[in-house]
Amino acid sequence: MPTESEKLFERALRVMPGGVNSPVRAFRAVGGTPVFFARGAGPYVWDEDGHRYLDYVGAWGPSILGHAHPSIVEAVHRAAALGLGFGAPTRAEVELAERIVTLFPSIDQVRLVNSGTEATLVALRLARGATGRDRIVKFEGAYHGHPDSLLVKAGSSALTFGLPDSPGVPKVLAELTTVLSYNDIPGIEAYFSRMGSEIAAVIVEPVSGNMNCVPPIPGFLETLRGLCSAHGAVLIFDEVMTGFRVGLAGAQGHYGIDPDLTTLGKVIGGGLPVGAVGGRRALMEQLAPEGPVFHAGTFSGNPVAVAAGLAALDEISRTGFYERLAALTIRLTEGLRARARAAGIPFATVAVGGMFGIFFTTHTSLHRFEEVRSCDTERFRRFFHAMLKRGFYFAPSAFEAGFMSAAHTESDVDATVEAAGAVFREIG
Ligand code: KE4
Repeated sequence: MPTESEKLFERALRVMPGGVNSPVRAFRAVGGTPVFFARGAGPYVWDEDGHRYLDYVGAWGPSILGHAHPSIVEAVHRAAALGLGFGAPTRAEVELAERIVTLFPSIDQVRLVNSGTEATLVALRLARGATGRDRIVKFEGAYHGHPDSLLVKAGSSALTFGLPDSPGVPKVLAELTTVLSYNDIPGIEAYFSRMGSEIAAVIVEPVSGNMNCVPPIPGFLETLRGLCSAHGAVLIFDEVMTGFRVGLAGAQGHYGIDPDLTTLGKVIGGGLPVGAVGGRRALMEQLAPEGPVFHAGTFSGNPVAVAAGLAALDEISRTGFYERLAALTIRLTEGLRARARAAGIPFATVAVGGMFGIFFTTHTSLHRFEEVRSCDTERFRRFFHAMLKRGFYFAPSAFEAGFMSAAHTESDVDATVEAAGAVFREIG
């Protein structure tokens, strides 16, 4: 008897490419039929067959308070009853902009947009417009949404030009992007010594969350900051994932480094589509209508989405929020590591604030994309499905980070660790 998810996926495949609206949801990395969710509440989600799962994906980061948080739902209802948007300024977007400026000392002004992709797109255009340069530097394994200039893979060597990472990305554009190796300080220094005067911007995930979870090594972010300042390049922290996930002042507050531009998303919308790009006034004033660098958007600053974001910020600003979130995350990663060790499984974990990584590997800690790429994805696949069957939903890819919510309890985490102990013994 097919499940509701299987029946829905069959319908979806007929009318949507791959049956999904975003590739990672298709379970291609782990196999099987994607789970279709009917509802969420707190740390749990239920599929269309009524199965309940403890959720460690959290909509890829936005659901830091858990699903259907009462104060967010109430804020959305209240805002929606006043109109769904006007294409005109509203009080709410000013309040959200003021909150971001207050929380991020590196941000004097902010432009609200509708997704992380739109935020990085605008940040790149702003950096290129402000510097008059075209070259962008990104890091292998990083994902910044899908602007053409960022769908680029490393050329044959770090000093050659980027290659399109998707059909449809013009080669001439990809060649303007250089892909370096995350945490490779000597490589970055060598590149800047040759090309520094041509670089418009370096865009970096201050904690890499799209090649699983890989934190910066000491000196990595500091080196980027120093080199960008010395060569007049714009340092962009892509905090779409880390912003409000790692701490209330983002990864920049956690590591004490001020970028020139910051992109935000996910948590900032409380679960609804909001992105943002912010930074120094001298840079942000280049944006239309103040300056010549163009950006526009029908739904930018949408009052209903912004109301959800403001409600989320109220909740995560409460005293002790991040201490508890980090403690829950560490409780999970330490517990998983102990159970894997007891089962004799090569396994590593990392935790930064409310995000974490789990790796089936002999490496005890991972700092480079190559190390992550060498992990045992087959073992991860077996772990993923065995945990899913037991009612625990992890990211359906060995190359994604995991996300804790404030709705999770210690007993939720302990139950996860208990189940994983059995699974580690099972997958052997
Ligand atoms: P969106 O356009 O998906 O809102 O944001 C793109 C983006 C930008 N920067 C970073 C650091 C990001 O992690 C993302 C999106 N993250 C993925 C999860 N790995 C979203 C999930 C998906 O693509 O379906």
